[in-house]
Amino acid sequence: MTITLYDCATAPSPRRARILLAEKGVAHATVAVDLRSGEQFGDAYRRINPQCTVPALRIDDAGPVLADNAAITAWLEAEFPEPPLLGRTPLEKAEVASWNWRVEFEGLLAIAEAMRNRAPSMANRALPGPVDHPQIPALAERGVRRVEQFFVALDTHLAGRAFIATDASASPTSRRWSRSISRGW
Ligand SMILES: N[C@@H](CCC(=O)N[C@@H](CS)C(=O)NCC(=O)O)C(=O)O
Repeated sequence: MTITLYDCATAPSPRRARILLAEKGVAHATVAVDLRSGEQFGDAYRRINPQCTVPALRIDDAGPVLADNAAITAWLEAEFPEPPLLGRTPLEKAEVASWNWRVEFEGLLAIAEAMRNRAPSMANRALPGPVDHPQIPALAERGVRRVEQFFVALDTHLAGRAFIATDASASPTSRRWSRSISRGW
């Protein structure tokens, strides 16, 4: 099985897939997609991922392409269960799913709202994907307020604990997570 990650080293979303692949020790090839020059909109990449976003993961030479982090995460966890990264017990899995949702909805979307509706380099690119959307300055302001609110909630939750979800501090997995974060994967 030849796994290929379509990646962009400067973008946050493919970094999530990179971390998962590294933590699970999955050998793979990497193809860099240059988002700055708009390579994601070219015919070649559109054929790979019609959503025109990274990450995407091809799971074999002529195999299917997983076109977002949700699919990539689900597939990697099922195909390479060790080490488990989405919780071990049913309750841990629920806890990880809940925090993943909160981090995406309250954190990632708020930051995207703030950044994509303000950065001059993202004019008309307020949302990722094949369709252009104009920036709405009021959304940038709301995004900043949302992310500030989220950071307060996150700091409160993290007070006295090392991990956002599950008490993973004793497990080898968590040590690998700490390493991967400090190494900048
Ligand atoms: N649902 C996707 C979203 C990925 C996404 O938004 N990726 C950004 C990079 S961080 C992208 O490809 N942007 C291309 C663009 O803005 O045109 C996922 O999480 O996998």
